[in-house]
Amino acid sequence: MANEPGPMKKIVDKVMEVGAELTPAGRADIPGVPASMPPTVEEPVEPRAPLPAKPDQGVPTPLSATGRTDGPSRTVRAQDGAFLTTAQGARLPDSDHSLKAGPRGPVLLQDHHLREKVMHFDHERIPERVVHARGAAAHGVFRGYGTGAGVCKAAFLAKDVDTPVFVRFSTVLGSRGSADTVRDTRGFATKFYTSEGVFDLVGNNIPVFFIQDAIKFPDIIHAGKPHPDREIPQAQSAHDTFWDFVSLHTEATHHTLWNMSDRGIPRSFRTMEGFGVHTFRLASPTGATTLVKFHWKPKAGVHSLVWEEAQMISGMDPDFHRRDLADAIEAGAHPQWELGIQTFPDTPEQTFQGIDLLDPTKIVPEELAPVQPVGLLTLNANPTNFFAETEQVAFHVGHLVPGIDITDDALLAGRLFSYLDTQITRLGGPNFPQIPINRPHAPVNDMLRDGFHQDAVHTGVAPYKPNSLDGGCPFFAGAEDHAYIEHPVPVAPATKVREASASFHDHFSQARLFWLSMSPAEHEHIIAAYTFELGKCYEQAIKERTLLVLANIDPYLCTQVAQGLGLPTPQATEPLADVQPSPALSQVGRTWPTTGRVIGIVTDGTGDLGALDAVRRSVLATDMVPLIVAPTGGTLTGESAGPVTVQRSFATARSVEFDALLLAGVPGPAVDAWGGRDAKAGVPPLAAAPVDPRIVLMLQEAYRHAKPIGGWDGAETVLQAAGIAADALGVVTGSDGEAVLREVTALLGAHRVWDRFPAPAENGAV
Ligand code: HDE
Repeated sequence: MANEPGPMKKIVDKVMEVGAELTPAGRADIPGVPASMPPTVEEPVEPRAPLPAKPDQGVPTPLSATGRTDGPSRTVRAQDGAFLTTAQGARLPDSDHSLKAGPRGPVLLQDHHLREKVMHFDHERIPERVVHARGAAAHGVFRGYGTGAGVCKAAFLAKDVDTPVFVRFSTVLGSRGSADTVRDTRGFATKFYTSEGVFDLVGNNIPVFFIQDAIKFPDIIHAGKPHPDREIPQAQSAHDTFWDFVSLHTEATHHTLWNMSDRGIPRSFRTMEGFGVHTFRLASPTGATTLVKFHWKPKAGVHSLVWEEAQMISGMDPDFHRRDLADAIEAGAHPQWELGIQTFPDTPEQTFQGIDLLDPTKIVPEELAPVQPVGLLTLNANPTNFFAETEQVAFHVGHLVPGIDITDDALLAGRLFSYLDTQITRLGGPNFPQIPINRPHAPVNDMLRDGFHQDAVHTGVAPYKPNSLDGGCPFFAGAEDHAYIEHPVPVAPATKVREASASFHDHFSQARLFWLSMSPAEHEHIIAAYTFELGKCYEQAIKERTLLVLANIDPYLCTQVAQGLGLPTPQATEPLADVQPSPALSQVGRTWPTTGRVIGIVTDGTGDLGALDAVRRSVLATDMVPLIVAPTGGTLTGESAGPVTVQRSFATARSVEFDALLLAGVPGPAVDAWGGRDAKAGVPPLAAAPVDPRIVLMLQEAYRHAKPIGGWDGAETVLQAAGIAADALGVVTGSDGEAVLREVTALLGAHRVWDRFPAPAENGAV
């Protein structure tokens, strides 16, 4: 009978009975809360209005499809009313049973609710992006410093102008459900909703690209995507087709080297630089033009994972970057980047100190042209709905505003076609600018009409120009009305050819520049990355061919990779370029804020809980995230403090989640510390072991990943069990937890204990 309690209700009642007093405390201060109100154990049945969004969530500004803010309310939040309805608003009494001829009878064709519900479900998916399918996004604000206003008349760069933005970060190769921490380039696409229309800066975290001409884009992407026969490997470049292509197509060498460096495995979206890659042309209020390259500089510094960490995270938490971004925003540690420009005189040659500004495989070292900050980006709200916002946002390099113009970069030219084109397939028609997340925050009067998913109800009868029937509306704007006017650049007389300019044939000098700019630790990571990736290739010829490419970058790099592959070292085919290193390219050697970093605090729950809680609060007070790791889940209570919520048990925690580890006492083996229950606990006998083997493993991993480690209340015993000397580099012990935390935080400012990676003596080439 419908009203009799089912088995689930009985289970719920039992849980309520035994667990009522166990509602966890401390829920609010650790990010990741799924909804705006804590759930009850029992299913709520009293009709009520939809829950509000969580405080960290933002939505697209409620504007009409043509950018109007007046008129009827245009809320973009979808649900309304307390009752479940059909898509047409008819209230429903039941959505769990199809309409049937009796409880055991056939389902009736007349069930229009069943038909509507399943029809909609059948069409929930849209094509994923052909590249950059995997991504995460956030809302924010950009504030102009006014420092760019002299070279660019764009309104959003003026002093103290606040412009809403939506930023999407992505990997390139993987499909929508792939892991975040794979080795790949990352997308960094920003939509500025300016008062003069939308400006999209669709950049990457690497300042150069694999190709110099858009016509090669399908080639590099086909080579990087999984093999077309078996569709493996997913989201990786460690396979034959990728290396086959980049070893034959040597203009990819510079970008590939960046990918093999630590830049290919960022610690977080928050710790990535962003680059516009192409050279753009800016126009000042007086019409003077300047060539520029755009840079995003993260306030948190540029930090990466180490490869073993990245691989472990791909399994442990494939959503690592997505979660990190959302958690940081929810916790109030709002990520920030400065937008900067490198400026170059707009000469007919379009070169700067011999560097071809139209060649997207080249950088201009910051030492030659400093990055000048022009504004600050702050990401302050998470999307409310992933599909509506992150999936449906449509970037386009042709979304430009007055003052920002393109150059003759052949890669950029192809992108100007591609980004509009792809939305037709992906978002189902030409009206994608009307999807709430894509709507401009400027009045739209475009004379574009009809088409699939037309959301605007256009008035008038004359969507053409010239007209008199609509009173001549709309009218052309002049420069004084902020019209977008292309700069009248002279075009030199030329012959139609399928060729690149001779300056594009230098494929190795800047790869060498990048290599020479890295620290010894970064060199080792690059060598390991090439060795790993080529080691995954099947064909010897491809490995040998890639070694020939590496010989033209640096002999040490080439020899070391050749050794790892068990192959002879070839000779360079070109003289090594004589280039100056650019220290700005290295990630090592500076200190940064630790905002949003995750500190694991390991306890067995029996020590001084008051001291533990004080450390936990200090971590929170410095805008970091403390995760308590204890033998089991639940809460810790003691005489001096409590309850303290446990976020991870010894079974669920793994070192890779934490930027630093703190040991509060000696965690002896927990009840589940045996390999049959948790393989990482290893093989018995454990009886005599002073420390839970999962914590030993966690310490060893954290140590070899060069993470700061601290401890008190007997932490030396734990370190000893893990084979780590209490006075080892980056290890802090003491009796006062808060003092230990301060030292660990200072170490974290350098991101890693870099000196823990021994510099190889034979690294003579460096
Ligand atoms: Fe893209 N790229 N791209 N790209 N790209 C796309 O557009 C394309 C290139 C970049 O978060 C697609 O909406 C061509 C360089 C980012 O939604 C597509 C060429 C740079 C994103 C496309 C390039 C980028 C994309 C796929 C060679 C760095 C994700 C879905 C000329 C400056 C944007 C879409 C987001 C996405 C084409 C090269 C960055 C197919 C033809 C260089 C960050 O239009």
